[in-house]
Amino acid sequence: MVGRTVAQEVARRDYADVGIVDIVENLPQGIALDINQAGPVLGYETNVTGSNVYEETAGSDVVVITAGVPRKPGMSRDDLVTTNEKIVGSVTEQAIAHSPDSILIVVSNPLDAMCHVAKNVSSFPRERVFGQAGILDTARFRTFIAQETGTSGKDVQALVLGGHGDQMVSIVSATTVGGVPLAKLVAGDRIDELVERTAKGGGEVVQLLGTSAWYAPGAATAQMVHAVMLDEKRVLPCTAYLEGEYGIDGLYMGVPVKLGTGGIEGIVELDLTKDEQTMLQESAGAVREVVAVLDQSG
Ligand code: LAC
Repeated sequence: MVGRTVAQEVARRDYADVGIVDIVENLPQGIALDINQAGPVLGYETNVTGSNVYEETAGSDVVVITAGVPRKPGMSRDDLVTTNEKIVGSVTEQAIAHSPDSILIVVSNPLDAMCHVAKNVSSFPRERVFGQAGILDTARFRTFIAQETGTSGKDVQALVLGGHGDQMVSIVSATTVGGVPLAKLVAGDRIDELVERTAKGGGEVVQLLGTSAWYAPGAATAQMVHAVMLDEKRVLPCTAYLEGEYGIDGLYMGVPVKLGTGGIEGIVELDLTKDEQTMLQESAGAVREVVAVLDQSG
């Protein structure tokens, strides 16, 4: 469901061909036809194709990997690691065989570990393999803050970093509403509740739907595709391979990055509070535990 949502969001922007691949017969073809038929109404002329093989995606600039099984109620993202390692590994291999110069954006869970799989299988440089999590997690935090303060979510600036799991880190020191620090607007214990709800935000949707979310994850991923395709140089939280930044080495984690045609064109290092630094290290520890379960944890 995330894949088709990204496809639709990108199609609406009207500047790129979109290819949807799925192993289920007729499914990607049907989704592509449906998205194409929305074009005359919504005003785009994007050519969307659906296929069960990768040939049609040859020469893609960006490959978004959403394949894998989603969570069911009661499951953590980490419960998916062994099944999705095989799926993401195979998808990466087939996708890059036809698009060797592409940028890979990973969305499959457990996200941080699946980024390791895509990087190991592709051997692409870190600039061209990264994951979507931070824009989604930040969007959840922004939504809750907007509801709490009765302001537009568009004017809530926030940042959620770290692993895409229960130990993600909301950077309250960098969170403002229209430039006013959140701590001036909302009481500390209430902020803690919003932070907690954000960390469990994906699970809250899974409980309601019986499967994981797709509208917000799809929109977040499309924003990353957009930043790359239009060379926007956006500074957005993405899951990047760290090589010493934030004191973390050899691990995928959510940090602010600059996104453009080259993929990750820079990693932005913020001054975090002592508490935030500690929480980020703890989040890294949790990610390392999942990565250690991978066959090829390299
Ligand atoms: C979520 C899933 C997509 O957070 O990880 O909703």
